[in-house]
Amino acid sequence: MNAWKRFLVFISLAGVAALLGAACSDGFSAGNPTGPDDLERVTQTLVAPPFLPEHDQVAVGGPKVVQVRLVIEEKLIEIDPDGAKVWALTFNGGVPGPIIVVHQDDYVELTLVNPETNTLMHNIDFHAATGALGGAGLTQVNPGEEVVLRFKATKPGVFVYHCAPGGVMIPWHVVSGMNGAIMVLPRDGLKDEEGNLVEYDKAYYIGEQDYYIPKDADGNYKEYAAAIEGFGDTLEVMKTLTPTHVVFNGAVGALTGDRALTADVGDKVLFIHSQANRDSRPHLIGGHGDLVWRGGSFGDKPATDLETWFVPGGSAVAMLYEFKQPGLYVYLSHNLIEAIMLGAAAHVNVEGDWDDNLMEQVQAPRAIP
Ligand SMILES: [Cu+2]
Repeated sequence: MNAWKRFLVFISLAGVAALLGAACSDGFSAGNPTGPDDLERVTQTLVAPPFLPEHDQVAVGGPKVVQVRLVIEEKLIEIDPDGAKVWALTFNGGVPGPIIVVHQDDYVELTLVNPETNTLMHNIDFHAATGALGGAGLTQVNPGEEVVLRFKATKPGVFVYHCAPGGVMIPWHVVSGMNGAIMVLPRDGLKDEEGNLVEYDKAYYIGEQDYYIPKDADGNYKEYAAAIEGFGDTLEVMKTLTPTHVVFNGAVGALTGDRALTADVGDKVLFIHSQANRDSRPHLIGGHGDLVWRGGSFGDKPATDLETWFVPGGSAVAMLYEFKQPGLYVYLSHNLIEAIMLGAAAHVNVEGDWDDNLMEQVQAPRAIP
């Protein structure tokens, strides 16, 4: 089956799913006492990664309807100091899109806006949602349209969301940056391996992105006047499965140098790491994954004391670490070629007092006696 036939089949399936989803949505008004209509409504103001929106770690009160807004923006961005550019397809103007934070059994009510200044149809598939292709079948919006989707966050964990407009448009939109994450916290907070409440002092969201930027005959990265102009060339690079860039938060160096993450000795820091398209293997040089929620599920006990952990493509994973020494840490993908040569690295600057008991340079380098 060629790509267009697959695209048409996908659209047909999406249409059926949309009908099923629309039919079922009337269930709330049929006297369902646990539906969202009677719940308190709150608006969550989303912020640009690596930061998280204001939230409670332990839920206050019962389930709520959490209203969020994502505005799609197609924009040309520079992703590498060497000048490589991509027509990024973005939620709220950045790669990745902002992280949403709710509690289990809350309802997420998303307004998805596709301004008429855009050129493409988009939608959103939430891996945290149930039915209708994760919502993709109910959220297709052309330029100049907006849609409202509500879903119940039934599963606790961290999950990817991404655009999925059908056929080869799906991977193209995703590798053009159109993905983000949602964290669904247990109502009574995160638990360690023994089931005790564990709270974080800071949390950061790292969205890993693989890009496939076409080059011209001279080996220079090509630049296009509009997103769709680079579509055919980009598909050819995508088919090699060999990204030209693998970066954290949209661009090489987005989380290093002046833009490094920060923490103090004694801080418990939650790192949420998503990869919507490829596998990754985060590692914190000089630290550990004290608690790692494998596969991103908060319904399972976290693994403890991991050196490197795994992010299966199409998922987000959470890791908590308490910093014990000051200094510069590198948080990277331990595919070191991708980290050092393609961009998949971040810095964490940690302040505090050095602990000689944990590490000491007993003898500085000197000539061999
Ligand atoms: Cu899209």
